[in-house]
Amino acid sequence: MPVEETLVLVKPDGVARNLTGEILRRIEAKGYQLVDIKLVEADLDLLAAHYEEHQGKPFYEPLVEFMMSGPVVALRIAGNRSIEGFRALAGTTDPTTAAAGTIRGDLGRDWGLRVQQNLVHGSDSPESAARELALWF
Ligand code: DAT
Ligand code: MG
Repeated sequence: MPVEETLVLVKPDGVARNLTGEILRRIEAKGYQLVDIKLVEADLDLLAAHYEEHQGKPFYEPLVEFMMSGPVVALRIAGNRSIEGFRALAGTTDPTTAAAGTIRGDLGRDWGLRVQQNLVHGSDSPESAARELALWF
């Protein structure tokens, strides 16, 4: 089976809270390879393309604002079934109910904001991974 690549983003809350290393530690401990990494100050065009599927939803604008509130660390990660595997490491979207043992469950906080500041993004399918990796790298 070919090695699968996925896009992981450490969102502005993760970078601001100095959790980039802890998140990378968990990715490496799982056995995924770090193929590329960069710190990005994302602009509106990049985020509009990245979050295309969410345009028009009530949380879209606060989400994009949040993603422009500080730098993001973009990671290109490789490994067998890394797309599904990283999503399992990240935990479910809402950090309040994400399982213990996951990035969002262990490190995420419910800040009472409209946008859930849930630390990480992971591509959700091979098509999304290819599209998102081309946008960020
Ligand atoms: P995920 O990041 O788990 O793939 P998603 O793609 O459905 O989740 O949504 C993208 C981001 O948008 C998510 O990480 C946090 C935010 N979000 C999603 N649903 C939300 C909601 N109901 N209210 C506020 N923010 C939301
Ligand atoms: Mg998603």
